[in-house]
Amino acid sequence: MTQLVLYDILGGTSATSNPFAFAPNSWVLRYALNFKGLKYHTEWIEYPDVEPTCKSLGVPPTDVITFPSGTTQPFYTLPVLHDPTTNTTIPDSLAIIAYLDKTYPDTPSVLGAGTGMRGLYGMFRDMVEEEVTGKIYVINLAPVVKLLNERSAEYYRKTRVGLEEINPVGSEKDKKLWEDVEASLKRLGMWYDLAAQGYVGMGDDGGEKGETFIAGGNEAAFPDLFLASRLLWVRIALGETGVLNGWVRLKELDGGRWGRLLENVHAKYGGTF
Ligand SMILES: N[C@@H](CCC(=O)N[C@@H](CS)C(=O)NCC(=O)O)C(=O)O
Repeated sequence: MTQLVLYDILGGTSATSNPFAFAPNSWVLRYALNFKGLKYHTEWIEYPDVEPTCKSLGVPPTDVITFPSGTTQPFYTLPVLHDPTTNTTIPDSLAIIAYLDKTYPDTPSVLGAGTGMRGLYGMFRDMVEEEVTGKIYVINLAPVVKLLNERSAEYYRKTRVGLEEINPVGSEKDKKLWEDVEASLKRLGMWYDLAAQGYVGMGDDGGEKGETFIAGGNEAAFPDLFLASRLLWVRIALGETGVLNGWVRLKELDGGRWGRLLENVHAKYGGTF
């Protein structure tokens, strides 16, 4: 099989001097590719080049942006995966993972082939997107700029007008968002506890805390990779001890379970970035 090509947004100054991946939707795909043991290399794309690159590759937008005026515009996004073996090029992390599971059935299935878990995984993903990622997005909005080179940063600021005012770093609004993220992660933690203990009953009833993975065993599954990609985004954007204690604050939450989850997933499936 010829190496797959992963089109990803460039973090850092240039593709040739220590580029790094930071986008959460690309990270969940990276974790999935490494989980499956599939070989790939990265084509680094700067923010202003995302749309032209997608168009030149012939891939459709993954979403539509609606402006306050009500006008809409197609939203082209990365990651995009090109598979030279089948001559397929597709966007959208989840669609790509489903494609890889289907096309390479001899590799470990990320979405649990034949286990009927896809619907539940979909629910977990939507919950994390609504409860955690949406809030982290606002927290991370301004800090992400410093991960970009000048050209990308300029584009990012232009397309996210007023990002500094949306959530002034360290403001009351910022503090409230952090509290909300923590509350959502606590709720998520109860599901991990249930998975570990195998009985139905919410809350702290003296049993062991669920460690590491959602399915209750030693093997990560799609939801763990998905959640880890969002946690990693906080670690990269805010730094270990950034504003309002950055990643350290989430890492130490609830006895340190999220720090351990990310370490476990990243050590096994983080690859070279
Ligand atoms: N549903 C898509 C969403 C991808 C997405 O939103 N990608 C962001 C980076 S994480 C992007 O390409 N943004 C381009 C832009 O903001 O111009 C997926 O899961 O891949």
